[in-house]
Amino acid sequence: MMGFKLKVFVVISSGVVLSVCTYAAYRIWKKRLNSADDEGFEDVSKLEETLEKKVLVLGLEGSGKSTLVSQIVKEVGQKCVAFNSIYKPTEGFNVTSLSDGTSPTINIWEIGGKESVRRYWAKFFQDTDILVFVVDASNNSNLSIVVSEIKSLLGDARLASVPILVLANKQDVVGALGAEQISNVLDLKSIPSRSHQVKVLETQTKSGSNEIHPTVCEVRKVLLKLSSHI
Ligand SMILES: Nc1nc2c(ncn2[C@@H]2O[C@H](COP(=O)(O)OP(=O)(O)OP(=O)(O)O)[C@@H](O)[C@H]2O)c(=O)[nH]1
Ligand SMILES: [Mg+2]
Repeated sequence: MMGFKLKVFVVISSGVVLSVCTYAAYRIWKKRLNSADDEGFEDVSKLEETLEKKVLVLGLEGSGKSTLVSQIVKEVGQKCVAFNSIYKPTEGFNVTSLSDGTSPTINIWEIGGKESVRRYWAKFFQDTDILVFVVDASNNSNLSIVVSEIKSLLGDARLASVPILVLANKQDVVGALGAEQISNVLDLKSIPSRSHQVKVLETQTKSGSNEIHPTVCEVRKVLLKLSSHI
């Protein structure tokens, strides 16, 4: 009788031990499998974090941001799509990428410039590497709004020490203000160089030929150069 009870006990215990061991082995195998998966992903996300740059393109409505960006991301020397003068405001934002194969990939974020969209500009400040501010240099009527928008950008801690590229756009329009005049009107020289590196360029997207205008190629070059030094 005792022998039978002992047999039952031994069978049950070995069953329990076997199940525990099988479960433990399964857990170890699963953990290894997961960590192998994680390793691959960890590398990818680290690479992205360190290499990709964020360029934020701001400016009032109609200053020419979308037109500029669409030309910047084209290959240098590539023929321009016939200049499209139909204005389609950006209602939210557009993101495009630029890469020359050697510099880090640049993600260009163009945010709409209408008053209703400008309220949300600050939502896009985080992790900005370069700020591009496009000004319609042919339109004097809203420069005071530009001044106040730039002031509030400069006061935001998330943009502290971010290099700023101001583009005096629409240089093809007779009477457009040049880089020096825009710099004076916006009081850019008063920005301490220790807080922001500021550069002003004259640009125009309207080209006399089928080629992208050289000023747009210059912006592209500056962005690639700046992003490889940040
Ligand atoms: N003459 C001239 N017109 C330009 C130039 N660049 C853009 N435009 C025109 O300006 C208008 C507005 O251009 P967009 O690029 O859509 O302006 P935007 O800054 O993206 O405007 P939002 O998206 O509303 O903030 C369009 O009619 C363009 O054709 C330029 O260099 N010269
Ligand atoms: Mg736009």
